[in-house]
Amino acid sequence: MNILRLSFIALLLIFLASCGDDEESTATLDIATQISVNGDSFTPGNQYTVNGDVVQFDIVKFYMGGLTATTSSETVDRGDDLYILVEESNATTPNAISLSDVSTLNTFSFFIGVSPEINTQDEATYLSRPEEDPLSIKDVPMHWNWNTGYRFVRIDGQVDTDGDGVVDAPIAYHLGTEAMRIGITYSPERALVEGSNTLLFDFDLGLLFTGIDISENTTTHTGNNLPLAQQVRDNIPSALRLAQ
Ligand SMILES: [Ca+2]
Repeated sequence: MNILRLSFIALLLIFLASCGDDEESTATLDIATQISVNGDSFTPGNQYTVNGDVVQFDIVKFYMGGLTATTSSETVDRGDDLYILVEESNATTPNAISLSDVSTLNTFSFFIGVSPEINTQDEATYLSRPEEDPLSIKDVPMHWNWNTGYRFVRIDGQVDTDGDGVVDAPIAYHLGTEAMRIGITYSPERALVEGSNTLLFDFDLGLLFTGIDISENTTTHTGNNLPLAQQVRDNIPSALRLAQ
């Protein structure tokens, strides 16, 4: 066997060995979301009874950002790299986080809203975002203007205010500005498997309006009704549950 052939075999072995290294096991976290009302699946335009009022929700959207996962030996923080615009239709964001420590998912956290850095981006940056970017211009606007930035949460619909069972007044709950950004940390203590691990989050509008008489508190654009916006914000962590 000549030197050339030996060298070739040596290189081949090195190549095969490095290929093996590339196949390290990872656990990916796929983020699934669904919206419900008092445990019933949500359909836009349908009517529900919430705290005794007939309510119709037409638009339900919010931003999730700052996704962070921890195991005993690893923390992965997506920071501003990934935002999810949760909308009416159930959706899954695959591979939101990739962990090389395939053990137990101790904590999973994110905030509702967008970071101050994103919220104060300049106009050119905002306008240059591609259509598929959750932070780009949307048909149902999720951005107010350069002073106030994004709507972190947007819920629109109608409510029955006179008790005849027929909706008659618009409702709008639009939360934004840094004071409305709220972090949530879950402690799933979940055994991870190699490959896909789906975390399903359920956003229950019945729980979101806990303690809120919708027919008497129909509208907040944050600045014009701060106490109502704060009340909705403070209900978010209990309304957004890790279902599985
Ligand atoms: Ca009515």
